[in-house]
Amino acid sequence: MSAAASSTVLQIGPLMPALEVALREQHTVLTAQATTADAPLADSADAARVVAMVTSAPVGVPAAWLAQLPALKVVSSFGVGLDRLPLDAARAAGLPVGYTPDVLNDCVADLAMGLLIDGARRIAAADRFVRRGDWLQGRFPLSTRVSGKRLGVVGLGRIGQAVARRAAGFDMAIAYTKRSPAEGVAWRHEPSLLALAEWADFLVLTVAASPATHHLVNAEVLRALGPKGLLVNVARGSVVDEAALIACLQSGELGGAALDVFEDEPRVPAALLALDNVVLAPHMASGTHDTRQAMADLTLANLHAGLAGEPLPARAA
Ligand code: 8YV
Repeated sequence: MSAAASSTVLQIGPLMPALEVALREQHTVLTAQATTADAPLADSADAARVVAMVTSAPVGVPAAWLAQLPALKVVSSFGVGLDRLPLDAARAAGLPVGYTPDVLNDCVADLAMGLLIDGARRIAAADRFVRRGDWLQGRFPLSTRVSGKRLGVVGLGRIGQAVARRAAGFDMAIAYTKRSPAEGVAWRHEPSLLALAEWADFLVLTVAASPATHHLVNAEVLRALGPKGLLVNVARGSVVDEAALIACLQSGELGGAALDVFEDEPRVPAALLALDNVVLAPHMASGTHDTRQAMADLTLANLHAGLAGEPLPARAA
């Protein structure tokens, strides 16, 4: 049995079942919920034994916990989002933090395109139409063409680039916002989000959540996207002012939205549930067997590298 095999790991929130099993096969696992900034464990003897924390991107780690686990060697997070991880505190403590970038790019981009096509062609609405028996009464209303349209990508990181590559296959004109132009891409850099929204037919959000991007997509941006425009969000709910989104959808100032993420998940506002020009998904963009297994493998690889004092395969801090 290696040193890692006998170590005590603190699991925060639920994880993918196969990852929970793998953790328990190799470690002593204690559990905690990240709903409070209080001490992670009631028993200080337990806290003294914890050498690693394993969490997921939507759950994260309260910053105050780092100082309360004196033997901590590594934090390993299942997911690419960093907004709930205490990166500054970890850096200050010299503590490595692992995450799972790249392995999910394709599946997140695939779902973004699926949501875009559904939002424009109204596949889920058509499914409801057929199931209700409405087809017996008449034809389904016409929808919006996808191919050849204008795509605006907000945040052209790894996932944004995967979305743009897919959209190129639909002959779309592609432009993006990003602090500075992305290297090695031919797509048009548009420094102004408002100008991008005015130009685009479809606006896809792939930007990371941070204080700087909180409510980046506000009423002004949504009105610029306009009554024929479609908003697709596979980033984080916090990037969009959800109250403004609902108001613009209800008034017709925005054509439609296709959303995988929300401000207060898993609670989706009743006003969104009531709108037929909205496609709703339960934060599932990375949720395929293939990708989640790759994420679990990388979460374990980061954990074990950190416990062994070796460089993490994917280190965020
Ligand atoms: C979650 C995500 O990790 O990677 C991210 O940042 O939000 C997702 O992939 C996944 O839903 C598991 O909770």
